[in-house]
Amino acid sequence: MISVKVLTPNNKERQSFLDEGKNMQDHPIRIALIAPPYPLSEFPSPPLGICYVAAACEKAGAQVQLFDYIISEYRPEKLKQALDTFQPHVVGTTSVTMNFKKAADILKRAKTFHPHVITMMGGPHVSFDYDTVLRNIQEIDIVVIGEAEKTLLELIPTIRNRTLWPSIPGIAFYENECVVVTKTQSLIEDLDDLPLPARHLLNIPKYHTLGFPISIITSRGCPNQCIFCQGRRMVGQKVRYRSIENVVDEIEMLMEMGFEIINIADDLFTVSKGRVIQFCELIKKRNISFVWSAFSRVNTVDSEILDVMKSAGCYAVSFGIESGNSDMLKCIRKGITLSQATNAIKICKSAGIRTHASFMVGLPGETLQTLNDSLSFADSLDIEYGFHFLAPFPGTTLRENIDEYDLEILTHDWNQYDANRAIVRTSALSSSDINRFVDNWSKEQDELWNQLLQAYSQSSALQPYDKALVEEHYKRQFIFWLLSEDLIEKMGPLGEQTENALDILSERISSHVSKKEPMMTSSFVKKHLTELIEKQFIECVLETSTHIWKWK
Ligand code: B12
Ligand code: SF4
Repeated sequence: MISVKVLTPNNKERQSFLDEGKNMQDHPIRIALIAPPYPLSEFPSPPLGICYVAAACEKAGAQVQLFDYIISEYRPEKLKQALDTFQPHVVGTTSVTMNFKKAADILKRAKTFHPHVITMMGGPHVSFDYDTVLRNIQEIDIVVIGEAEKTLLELIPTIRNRTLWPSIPGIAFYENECVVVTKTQSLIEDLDDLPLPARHLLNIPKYHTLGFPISIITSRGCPNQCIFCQGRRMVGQKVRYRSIENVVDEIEMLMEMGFEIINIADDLFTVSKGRVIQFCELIKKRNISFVWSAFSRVNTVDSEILDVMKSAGCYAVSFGIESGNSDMLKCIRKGITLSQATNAIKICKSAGIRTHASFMVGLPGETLQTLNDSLSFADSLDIEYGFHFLAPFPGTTLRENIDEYDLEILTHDWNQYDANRAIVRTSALSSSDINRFVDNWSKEQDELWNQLLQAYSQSSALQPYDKALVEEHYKRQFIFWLLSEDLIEKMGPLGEQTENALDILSERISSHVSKKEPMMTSSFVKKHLTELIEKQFIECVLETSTHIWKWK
């Protein structure tokens, strides 16, 4: 059965959407964009993709609001209230595979509350799984495939006229029991044409309380071919660069917003040595003082580039090494050798840059021997490293050609694609074998960590560094609960005028959080709330003779 149509626009259709665009100036379309929740373990920081989407929608003339459920609680009734107030014409959300279901549920709710809104989803998961998604979830009207900015400039002005959808490249939708896919959208050539991510729509102070680095991207694209990687399919093989000036302008803007640590999230920041050096030189020339980290590849660094990076504030580099077995590296088409990895780590150390390496477990053909090769290689590097479970995402070469590999995918439940447990097996290893390997590896570290937590809870003497680590851990968890459960919003209204506003709030919050973490006593909570007050993140205001705690 042929069920996927590919359509291309004709001139009449194109003219018609340009005319519709003119109307937008008088009656802007309202678009609610939603950042779905994700856990503390994934380092919640200001979301980049959805802010690029918001900026493109604004550029297309829309009025945009961002409902950010990363740093506030998602509840259906809260969504309803926000939709009732804003009355959007369009509701859009993003997702990776592991939070696709959550994101889809949010769109389903939005459609139930406001049946006339047009719903759309974009991001890495649906860009490859749109066929199944549209077939099974009728509440999703449009999937935007891949890089969205160019598509949105054409889609938004015409989105309310369904007959024009076939003329917009880069989307998919369901019609007459068919999934319709329009012409492929071309990649954006000049990234400097893009408006900067619309971070003004976020509650930035709330992100400051969590304190994670903020991400930027300076290029899109990766020329490599790793078979497990979906990112490369999103951004294309040809690397497209923003101009260095444009990037450094954005960094200065972020510093004005109070960020001091930046994560350069390019798929492969060090792909062009000359450009990295120019970037570092401009930072020094403009005398900007901030620290930053980047993702890199072991065969794209040398002492010169690392020294320059260090001198411009780079404090850490993260390498995906993936395996300590040479045959495995070939099988996954990583395109690096173990000696390149050893050398890269050595020169990072001499440059004084903190180095992190990531290894994968559950690769095709994995055996106990290859896992042990990875472990002994990782240990030999004498740096921080971690093991990540392979999750065969839609759109990866691995998943698309699964029959060619010694690998069985054990579940299609997307909730389990969080890379925290094995969801594959090989002919030599079951998923339990793979889990056991990682559990054994982490046992020693888990035990050490639990000992630290126990010593801290019993007020035993700890080294200052260890003590600071434990305190940071509890603080982050506390702040994340405060944000993601709307605790200030829920417990902030005190009901009557009072002199003990802080004590009352601390008591209330502690009685909630201490059930999950006994260390979070009322004095612990008071200490951290006091810090938030001093940094002017929260305040107590008097409203109609009632004291209310609020985020500023
Ligand atoms: C930076 C990054 C991160 C950062 C995010 C920083 C931040 N604050 O935003 C950190 C380190 C926190 C992170 C975490 C994770 N990441 Co990550 N990450 C990336 C990376 C390298 C770049 C993403 C990015 O910002 N690109 C730039 C922006 C502009 O692109 P974008 O987000 O894709 O958005 C564009 C389109 O997708 C589309 N779009 C997106 N949303 C929407 C919504 C609408 C309505 C529309 C119309 C369009 C649209 O338009 C955008 C503009 O063009 C990608 C690789 C890649 N190249 O995609 C992996 C990638 C997205 N990450 C991935 C994964 C798996 C994760 C984690 C689950 C980690 C893990 N446990 O394995 C977590 C999940 C966090 C989460 N819920 O999002 C996978 C996703 C695969 C999948 N299908 O799930 C990728 C593709 C890497 C890979 N393995 O191939 N990640
Ligand atoms: S894993 Fe890294 S190097 Fe490999 S294709 Fe993906 S982005 Fe490129």
